[in-house]
Amino acid sequence: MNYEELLIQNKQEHLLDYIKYLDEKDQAKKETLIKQIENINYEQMNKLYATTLEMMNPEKALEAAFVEHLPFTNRAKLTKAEYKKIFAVGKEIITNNQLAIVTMAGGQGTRLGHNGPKGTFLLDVKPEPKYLFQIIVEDLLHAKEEYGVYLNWYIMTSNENNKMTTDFLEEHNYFGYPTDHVKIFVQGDLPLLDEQGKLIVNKDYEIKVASDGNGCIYKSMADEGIIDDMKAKGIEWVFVGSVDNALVKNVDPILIGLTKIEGNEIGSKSIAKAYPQERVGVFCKKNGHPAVIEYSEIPEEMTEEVDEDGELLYGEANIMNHVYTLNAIEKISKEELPYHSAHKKADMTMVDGTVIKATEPNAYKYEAFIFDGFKFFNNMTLVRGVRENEFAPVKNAEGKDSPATAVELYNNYWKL
Ligand code: UD2
Repeated sequence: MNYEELLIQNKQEHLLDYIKYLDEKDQAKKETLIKQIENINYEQMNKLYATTLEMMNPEKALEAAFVEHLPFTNRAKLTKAEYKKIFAVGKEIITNNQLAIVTMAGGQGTRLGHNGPKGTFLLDVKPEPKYLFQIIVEDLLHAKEEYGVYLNWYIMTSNENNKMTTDFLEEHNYFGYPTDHVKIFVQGDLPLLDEQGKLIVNKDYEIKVASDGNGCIYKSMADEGIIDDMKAKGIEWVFVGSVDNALVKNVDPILIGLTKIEGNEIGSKSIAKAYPQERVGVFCKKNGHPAVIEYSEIPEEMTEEVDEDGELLYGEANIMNHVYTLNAIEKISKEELPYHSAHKKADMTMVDGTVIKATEPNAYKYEAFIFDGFKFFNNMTLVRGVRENEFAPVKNAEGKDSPATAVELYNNYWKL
């Protein structure tokens, strides 16, 4: 089917006007646009649009679910003997170089207002400013000192930020990390749709797309040969962390050790939620399977529910410190994860090039969430850590979860 038939069949004929315009103006842009049109998965796109309004009302789906508390182990309450036993199990996996570290770095970082990949953001910490990628490398070099191994480090980028990420890391010589232990892989994109389900053209006359969510990490790891690479290297456990946490502990023998001891294939770390409306996902069991309910989808009354001791009933905050057996990653990569839609502002370009600036949300973005992969397991290990030691998010330009709050947490942790 040629691109005209594709567009007409999928109610996207408005793009024919752009192609006609470009035919007289810019053959290269016309070819790029046609190639994009030919590469879109219209069946998936139409399905996403058809379910958008339902996705925009997740509370309804939640009402039908049976939600209960997910048990966790409070790290601070482990006895010396328990800590020692768990540490030894985790340490063995690390010193045998059976643990891979994956950094999710494909997000857009719009809220931060940084024009580049988040890992390239310079955090003004003491004694000298450090890039977020640099902080991760220092954490891995620290693990080399502790455990005697350079762990294999995998970085997930997006089509939008992959080149900038690779150039930046090469320019900084990967901050001294051995490049034969680093692999970068790219996740997929999904097109945004306007409120009528139409594809949007950006100022470069390209179809507006965005990375398809950190939940697509499993499929990307399978499609990009990362799972095979890990198998070839004898890797059995995989830690997945985020690029935007200045205190991320990528190498944690307690998290890995306890997950193995409890006979689970997946584990994660939580911290106590600071207040009911904190913008974090919360752990729970949904229909008998471990789950995280995202801050953008949890009903307000649920965030305020308390147990008999007055503690938040859903107070275990997700901080994106997930650990898996490699088999678990492979298992999830073969499953379909749900997509979530967000109502976003999207500038639109008219045929003649006029850009209509969005003043309020006018388009839908679709992404999968990494923790939706937990539902394929009956149980998971959850270790509650201490916020000051584990979590210094860099999300917003100022205020909460901003560079300023992350710098303070980082300097305090390292007693700088
Ligand atoms: C994330 C968590 C939320 C809570 C919060 C804490 C998810 C889905 N949500 O919310 O539960 O832990 O962080 O700050 O994890 N990313 C990609 N590819 C994408 C999208 C995101 O790699 O397509 C990465 C991104 O670079 C970052 C991480 O995923 O490292 C989370 O980023 P986000 O902005 O999507 O999630 P956020 O902060 O809204």
